[in-house]
Amino acid sequence: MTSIYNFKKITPVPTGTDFLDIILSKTQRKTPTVIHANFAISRIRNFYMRKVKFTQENFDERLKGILDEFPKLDDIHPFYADLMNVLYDKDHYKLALGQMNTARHLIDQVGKDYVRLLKFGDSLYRCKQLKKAALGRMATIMRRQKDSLAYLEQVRQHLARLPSIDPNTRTLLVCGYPNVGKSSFMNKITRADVDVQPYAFTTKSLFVGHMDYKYLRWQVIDTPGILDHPLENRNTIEMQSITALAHLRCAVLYFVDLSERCGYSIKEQIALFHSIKPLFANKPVLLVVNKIDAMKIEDISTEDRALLDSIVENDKVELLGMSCYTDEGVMNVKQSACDRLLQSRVDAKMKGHKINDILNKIHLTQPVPRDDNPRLPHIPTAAEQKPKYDPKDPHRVMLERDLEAAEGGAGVFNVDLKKKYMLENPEWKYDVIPEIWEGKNVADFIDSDIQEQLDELEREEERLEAEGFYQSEEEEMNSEDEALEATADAITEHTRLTRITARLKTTKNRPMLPKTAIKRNVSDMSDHLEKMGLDSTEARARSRGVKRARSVSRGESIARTASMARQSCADQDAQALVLEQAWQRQDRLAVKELHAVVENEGRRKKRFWK
Ligand SMILES: Nc1nc2c(ncn2[C@@H]2O[C@H](COP(=O)(O)OP(=O)(O)OP(=O)(O)O)[C@@H](O)[C@H]2O)c(=O)[nH]1
Ligand SMILES: [Mg+2]
Repeated sequence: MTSIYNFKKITPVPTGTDFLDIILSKTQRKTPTVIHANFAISRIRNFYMRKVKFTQENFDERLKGILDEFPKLDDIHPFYADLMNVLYDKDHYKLALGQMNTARHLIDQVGKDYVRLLKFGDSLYRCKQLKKAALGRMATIMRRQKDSLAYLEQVRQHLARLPSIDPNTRTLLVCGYPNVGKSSFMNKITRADVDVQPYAFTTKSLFVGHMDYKYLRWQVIDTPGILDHPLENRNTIEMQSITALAHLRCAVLYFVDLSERCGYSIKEQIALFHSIKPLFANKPVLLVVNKIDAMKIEDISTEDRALLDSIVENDKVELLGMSCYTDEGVMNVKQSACDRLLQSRVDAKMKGHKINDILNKIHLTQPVPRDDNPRLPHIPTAAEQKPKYDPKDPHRVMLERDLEAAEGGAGVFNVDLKKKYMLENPEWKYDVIPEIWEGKNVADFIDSDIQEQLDELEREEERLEAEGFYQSEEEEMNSEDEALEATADAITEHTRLTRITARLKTTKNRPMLPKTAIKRNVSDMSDHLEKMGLDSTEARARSRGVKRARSVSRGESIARTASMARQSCADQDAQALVLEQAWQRQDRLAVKELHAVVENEGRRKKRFWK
C-alpha cells in the first residue's frame, strides 16, 4: 500500500556550511576562470556578471527545491498535518520554510543589485571586488539560515521514517492504556513486528501493519498507550494516538486489561474510554477485553462488571474477549472489527450522492421458476461414497502425483498409458502387439475394406481414361507465335536493363559537379544543333549578346566599391565598346538594359563624389 504523500523522497538538506560549499564550488566549476586585465572591459564585466548571476541562480534553485519538496501543511491530509504539528511543531516548521523563502528573495535581490553595479565596473580590480562582495553577502545570508537548515534536515529524516498510513483505506485502530497488549494483538493479525515488552510505553509512535480479510487489504494501526489526563497534559507520544483517532475513518478497538497486570485499574481504563469517547463519533467501536487467560470477564467484581455493561449499553459498543497468549478469540475480534467497519462504510456510502449513479447501473436478475417440479441438487452416490483423499492415509487411492513421487519424481517417472486401455479382456492390456502375425502384416488388416476401396479407385481411373480426361489439350505453337513470344521476351529484358541502368545513373550519392566545372561553350552548342539538322547562327549571336551584357553588370558591381572613381574611366570605355557592339547587332533589348545601367552608374557616381 503506497502512501499518497511521498515523504521518503525528499532530498537531503545540507548543513549551512555544506550548502555554501556546494554552491560556490559549482560556480567555480561551471563558469570560466581565466580573465586578464588587458581584456576589453565589456568582457571583464561579463565575466564577473556571469559569476554573480550563476551563483544567485544556484542558490535560488536549491532553495526552491527545498520549498517545493517539503509538504505544505495546508495541502496535505489533516491527519498528516496534525501529526506533523504534534511531532515538529507547526509554527517552527512554517517559520523554517518561511526563512528559506526570505533568504531566497534576499539573495535574488543581492544578485540583481550587484549585476547592475558591475555594469559600471571600470577595471578588472573593481569588477572583482564587486563580485567578491556579492558572493560574500549571499554567503552571509545563507550562513544565518544554518539553524533552519539543520532543523529541516531533522524533520526530513523523521518524515522519511513515518509509517505509510493511507488515510482513506479500510483501517483498524488499536488504542487503550499502555501495556494492555495492543502490540501483541497487532503482531498476531498482521505481518508487522512491533516490539512487545512487559512495561508501559514500549510503543512510542504509530505503527502500521497490513492484513487480508475477505480478499481485501486492511491496515492495522498500533498506537502508543494513552493515559487518562487532560489534553493539555498529554505528551507527544500520546498525542500521536489522539491525532490518529481524530482524523482517520476507522474501526476503533479499545483494549482493556481486566487482570490489571498492565498496572492500571479497570476504573481508570473505563474512565479513559469515557474521556476519549468524543473521538469515536461515527466510528464502529469494539471494547476488546485482552488477557482473558489471566482474568475472565465473568470473574470480575460486580462493580467493575456494571461499569463495563454501562459502556456496552449506552454507547452501542460490542464487547469481545480474547487472549494473545492462547490465541483465544483473536480471529473473532479481527473478523468482528472488519465486518463492522465494512458495514459502516457501506452504510456511509448508501447515504451519499454517488450511490444513485451506481445503483442505476446495477440490475439484479431474479430467475422465475418455469414449473413446480422441485430440482434439488444431486450428488451421484458413487461420488458420495468415494473415500476422501488423505495424503497421510496409507490405503488412499494413489494419484498419479503419488506414483510420480514414489517412482523417482519428475523427469524419471513415465506415465503408464496402457493402464487405461479398454479391452474385452483386461488381461490383454500389457500384451505385446506384433507387427507381423502368421506371415502377414498386421497393418494390412487394420482397414478391413481396403481391397474394395482399391478396386473402386481402379474402376474410376479406367472410366476417366475412357472419357479422355487425361488427353493433352495443348496445341502446337506455330512459328509466328514463337517469333512474337521471343520479341516480347526481348522487350521485357530490355526494359528491365534500362530500368537498372537508369537507377544506377540516378544514385543519390554520386559526387556533384559544380556548375562552373561543367564547361560548355558556344561551339559545343552549335555543333550539337547542327548535328540535329538545325541552324545555329541565331543561337550563337544571342549567346554572345548575353555574355556582353553580363560583363557590364559585373562592371556595375565593381563600380559599387570604393575604387569606383579609379575604375570609372576604364568602365566608361568598356561600356562604350559594348554599346557600340550592341548597336551593331541591333539588339534593342540589350541596349535598353545598358542605358538603364549607365544611367544608374552615373547617378551613383554623382552621389559618391558629393
Ligand atoms: N497474560 C497475558 N499477557 C499478555 C497478553 N497479551 C499481551 N500480554 C503481555 O502484556 C505485556 C504488554 O504487551 P504489549 O503488547 O507490549 O502491550 P502494549 O499495549 O503494546 O504496550 P505499550 O506499547 O507500552 O502501550 C507484554 O508483557 C505481553 O507479554 C495476553 O493475552 N495474556
Ligand atoms: Mg505497544
